[in-house]
Amino acid sequence: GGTDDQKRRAAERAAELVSSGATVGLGTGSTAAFAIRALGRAVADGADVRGVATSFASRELAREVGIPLVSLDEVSTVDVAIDGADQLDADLNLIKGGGAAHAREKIVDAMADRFVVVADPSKVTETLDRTVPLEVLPDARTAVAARVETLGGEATLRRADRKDGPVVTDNGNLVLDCAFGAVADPASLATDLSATPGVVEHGLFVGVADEAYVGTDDGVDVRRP
Ligand code: DER
Repeated sequence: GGTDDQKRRAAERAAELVSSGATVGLGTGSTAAFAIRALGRAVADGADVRGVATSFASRELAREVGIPLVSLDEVSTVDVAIDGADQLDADLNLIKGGGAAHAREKIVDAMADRFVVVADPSKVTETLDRTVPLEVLPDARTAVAARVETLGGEATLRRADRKDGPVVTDNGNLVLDCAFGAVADPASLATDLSATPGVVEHGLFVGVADEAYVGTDDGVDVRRP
C-alpha cells in the first residue's frame, strides 16, 4: 500500500472540509483513522463536531480522540463522510471491505451529503480487480459461494488471524472474499450481488463517492467522477 504520509495528507485535507456544527461519518481503516485523529484535534480546539462511527474500531478511536458520537440510528443523514477504500477507479467506483466494515460504511457513506474517499496512489486503478468482500449471513455462506461461482467468481471464507475459525463482523456475520478478476461492469455485478439471498452487503460502492482525495508525496490529488 501507500505511505503513511500519503494517507495522512489525504485524510487531513478531507478533515478540513468538516465545518463546526457538522455531523461527520467516520470511516474505517488506517487512512480514515488519520482523519479521525485530525477531527479529534479540531474538537480539542473547540470545533463543534459530532461523529457517526462505521465500526467498533472507528467508534473506539473516535472516543479515544474525544469526538462526541451519535449512534447510527439517531441520524438519517450526515453532512460529510470520510472513508477509505481498497481500490478506486476513474468513475470513483470503489471496492471496500478490507476491514470487513463495509455494511455500516455503505449506510453512512451513502447517507452523506458529501462522501469523500481518502486514499493513497496504490489504491487507484483503471479497472477494479481486487477481491470483492461480501458480508453474508453465516448459514448462507455455502449458497452464496455457489451463486458467486455462477457469476464467474470464486468465494473464500475470510479466516481470522488471532482466533480459530472465520472473521466475524461487527454485525455477527461472515465475510466471503470473492475473486472476479477484472470487473468490467461494476454496476451490473453490484446489482447481481445485491440480489443474492444471504448477502447482507457487498464491497462494490458504485455511484456513492462524491470525490476522492488521493494523497501523493507532494500534495493531494482531488478527483471527481
Ligand atoms: O474496510 C474498508 O473499507 C476500509 O476503508 C479499507 O478499504 C481501507 O483501509 P486502509 O485505509 O487501511 O487501506
